[in-house]
Amino acid sequence: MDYQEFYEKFMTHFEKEDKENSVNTVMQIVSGREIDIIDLYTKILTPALYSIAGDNLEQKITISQEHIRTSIIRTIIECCYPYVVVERNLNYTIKKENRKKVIILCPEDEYHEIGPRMVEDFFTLNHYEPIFLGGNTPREDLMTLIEEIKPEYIAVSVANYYNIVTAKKMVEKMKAQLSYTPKVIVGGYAIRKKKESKNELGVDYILDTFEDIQALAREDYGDVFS
Ligand code: B12
Repeated sequence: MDYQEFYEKFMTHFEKEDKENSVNTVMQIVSGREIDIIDLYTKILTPALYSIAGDNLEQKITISQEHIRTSIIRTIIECCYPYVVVERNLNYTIKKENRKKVIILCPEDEYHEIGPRMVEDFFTLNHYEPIFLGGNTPREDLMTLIEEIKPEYIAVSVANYYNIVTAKKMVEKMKAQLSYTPKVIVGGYAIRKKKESKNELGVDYILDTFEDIQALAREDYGDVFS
């Protein structure tokens, strides 16, 4: 499959905010196994979102249009979930009760939730048991949930630089108040751009890509499924 050609075809529908054709065009090639989930997310959907406003790229569409386009991508990602599970099970699978749990969330005031939603599927593909909380997670509520689920990892996504401080405060609070010490991972656009260290951020891991998560899975599970 020529991804560049497919990307251009997809963009003709996406830029018209034509939900039906955008979703159908993608789901046809996903169901025909002409593209895998990682390539779809990283080579088609992420560039489509970055085309809205990226580094040194002036935003040419309105905020409402940005919401419509994000919602189209969100629909595609949710339609892909059954394929994510099938892909995970293709070579090897770890029993549900043996999978490590990871809560994925955005700090308060962080509404960019598509990146972490993709990351949820990256964790699933790497045999984790992700629990996705989405954008703008209230701090108080979070502590109760973590105590109930007791995940091995908390993965925090930050897209807007201004939310790095909020994320740091949330991590400090977790480390101070929880009855155990889950490992904290951070990632996202702001983390990649600002390049603060793990120590400065007060976290255990800074990860970004599917390959980073795969490397973590190798540490956790060994080489069993590759
Ligand atoms: C879509 C979008 C929105 C949508 C979000 C809708 C939604 N439901 O998610 C809406 C319209 C709501 C929005 C609002 C705003 N946005 Co906006 N938005 C974007 C845009 C165009 C795309 C974001 C996106 O979905 N990217 C695609 C995903 C897949 O990429 P990603 O987030 O980088 O995630 C990948 C990796 O980083 C990684 N990853 C992500 N999180 C994590 C976490 C972990 C643990 C790991 C391992 C990996 C990982 O995995 C993903 C897949 O590879 C970006 C442009 C950009 N270049 O990012 C601006 C951008 C992020 N927005 C920006 C801004 C400024 C805003 C607003 C403040 C605008 C305003 N004035 O109102 C508000 C703030 C809202 C808020 N309080 O959070 C700026 C942020 C700059 C900054 N200051 O830091 C950007 C960079 C645009 C720009 N160039 O100026 N936005």
